[in-house]
Amino acid sequence: MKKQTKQTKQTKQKQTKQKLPHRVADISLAQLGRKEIQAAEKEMPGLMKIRDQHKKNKPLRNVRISGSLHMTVQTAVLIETLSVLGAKLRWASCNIYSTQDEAAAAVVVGQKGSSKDPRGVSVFAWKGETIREYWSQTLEALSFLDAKGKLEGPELIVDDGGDATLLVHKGYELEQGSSWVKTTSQSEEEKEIKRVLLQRYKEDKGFWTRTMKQLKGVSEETTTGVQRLYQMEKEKKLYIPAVNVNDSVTKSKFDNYYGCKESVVDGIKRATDTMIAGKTAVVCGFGDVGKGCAKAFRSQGARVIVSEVDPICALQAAMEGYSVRPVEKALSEGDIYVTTTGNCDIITLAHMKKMKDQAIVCNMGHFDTEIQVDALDKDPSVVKEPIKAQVDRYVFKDGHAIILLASGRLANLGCATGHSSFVMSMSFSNQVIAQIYLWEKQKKLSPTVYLLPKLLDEEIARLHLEHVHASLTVLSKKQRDYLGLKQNHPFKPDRYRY
Ligand code: NAD
Ligand code: RBV
Repeated sequence: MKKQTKQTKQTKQKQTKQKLPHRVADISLAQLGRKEIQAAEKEMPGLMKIRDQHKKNKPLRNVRISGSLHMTVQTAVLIETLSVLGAKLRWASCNIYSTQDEAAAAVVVGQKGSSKDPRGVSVFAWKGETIREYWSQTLEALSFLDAKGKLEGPELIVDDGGDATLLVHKGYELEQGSSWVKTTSQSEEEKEIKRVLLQRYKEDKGFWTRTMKQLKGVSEETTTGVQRLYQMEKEKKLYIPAVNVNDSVTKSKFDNYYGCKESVVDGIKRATDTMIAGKTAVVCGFGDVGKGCAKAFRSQGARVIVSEVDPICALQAAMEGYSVRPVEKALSEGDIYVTTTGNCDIITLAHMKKMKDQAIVCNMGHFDTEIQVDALDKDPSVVKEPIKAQVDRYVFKDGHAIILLASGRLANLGCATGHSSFVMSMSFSNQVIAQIYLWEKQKKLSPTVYLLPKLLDEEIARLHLEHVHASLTVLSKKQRDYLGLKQNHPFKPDRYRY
């Protein structure tokens, strides 16, 4: 990681003279990235059809959009779609390990540029950022320059997990007199957030207030980010309209479930090459992500134990035939542990001390709060032995060891390349439609969390049918009347759960 940081600094120095601001690990990876992007485009029919539909009318013409979302090959197709729709973009990743450096390079170079003359989009992301670098790049992604070189913020945000939204809100509150930046920090992250806020305050005392005035809204990708938004709304601390992309059916019931079902195994295999068949997997949480992970392990031939706090989800897991019990009662059996709760302290240091030798421990939830990695790192009786990037062995006093993936951060994105393109096409079609929705309806929206209308959700599903050789049955007029459905109305009421 240190080596990469040094290399990135050198790259940055070279780049100061270039027209297109960016900071990536290695711009010469652009050709490889472009080939991967071209392959992904073939698997992302929703995004490509939206591009076709809107490339002429450009509904996001000259709109400044900042993104904070994993800088992967799939995200590259999202960024370039927003660009075709007319947007001016700056992008950072939402995780220190999830960037695919070749994708970042290709987006910067763009389809008409070259490594020496990049003409794509400003990206500030590389795999293996430090926390300090991460927050600096998030700030970069939010910092446009106007024609006179004056700092200006975005008009729309694409967020994943809420870090960009948090920065804008905390910055605004600082300028309105909040003293939060002067309080004692509970974590390194908090310290870094305060550092970048103070840095910006020193440079420009009105930046966030101007930004807040111009900002038309945010579309949020993931469960944890959406939870943050609803909390802010409840506390009356949400100052912009927000679209909850996660709870579109075509997002969470596909990405969180089918996406994780494939990418959790990808992450574990690339990191450890372990055989899953015959092992016991412990899945903490049985929401959309947990359901996908449990299914993946079972289909590979593992026994699966699920832990849940919600009686409905626990009952669902039991009815699927999984053993359901608290993680404490699985420690003598588990070979692979995956957290999927979006909560904190799910696997504690005490749990890891009691696990079987060579147990693999990883997280699929958005933040690194689920496994007590800090406590593990700080325990003087535990020895850390790095195996390779994003894979570490921890040896305990009694001689047993565990293998921790991606330092407790998203294992599918840290140890592999996240979800496959097809499922991300559904998620990201929701993102593009949400951005157009926020822009076009700006005068009608208030600082509330919105869901996209169900008709649009159905439309996104429709855009993806042909690619999987699915053709719809068409309702007859008589059948439609029998069900009480009107033309141009969704097939299901809002209360339907799929
Ligand atoms: P969800 O709310 O559907 O599921 C979480 C489940 O965890 C709930 O059923 C909840 O009852 C349970 N839970 C909470 N505390 C628990 C505890 N102490 N022990 C056991 N279970 C507990 O959320 P989701 O959509 O499944 O998302 C889960 C997390 O994964 C979020 O952080 C989300 O942002 C993230 N996510 C990651 C990916 C990825 O690519 N890795 C994809 C989608 C979502
Ligand atoms: N996710 N993105 C990818 N390949 O770009 N894979 C997963 C990718 C998103 C997913 O939508 C989830 O909600 C979010 O990452 C969690 O941060």
